[in-house]
Amino acid sequence: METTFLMVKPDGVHRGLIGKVVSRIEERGLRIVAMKMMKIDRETAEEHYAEHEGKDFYEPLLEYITSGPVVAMAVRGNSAISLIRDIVGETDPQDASPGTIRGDFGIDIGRNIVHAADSEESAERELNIFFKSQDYQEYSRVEENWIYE
Ligand code: IDP
Ligand code: MG
Repeated sequence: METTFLMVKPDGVHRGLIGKVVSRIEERGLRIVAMKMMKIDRETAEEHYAEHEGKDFYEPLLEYITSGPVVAMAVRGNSAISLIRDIVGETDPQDASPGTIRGDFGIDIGRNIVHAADSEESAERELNIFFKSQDYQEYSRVEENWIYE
């Protein structure tokens, strides 16, 4: 099983979309193994978005992500990293398919509701920024025997 990092961004929290995001993860059969509501400080935001430093959207992105509370999650399941990226949709909500979170709830690229790790390396790196080992819960969902063959 893979574990990936997913976060409801401040616009998602302010718009009351935490529950919808969580429902989509749960209904797909993925398991939330850590979850935390927090306000990201500037230093953490810089670390999280280090790959985008120097880009024209970098400063607005840091302002956006530090502007209010976020809900950070660790999500586990078979192929969790790519499945969560699919559930989230394309970066620009205008390119995101209906049925995805961004395609159903977003319009502007700078207000795209959720963040999701894009690879095994990013998932590990980002999970380590937001969670310590004691933040994870070890359990399995009762229906996993029916979700996995
Ligand atoms: P991702 O969130 O789909 O992985 P990235 O390319 O990693 O997309 O960009 C990180 C975040 O930066 C995006 O989710 C979005 O909030 C913001 N962003 C990316 N490109 C632009 C842009 O061209 N204008 C404004 N914001 C952008
Ligand atoms: Mg990214």
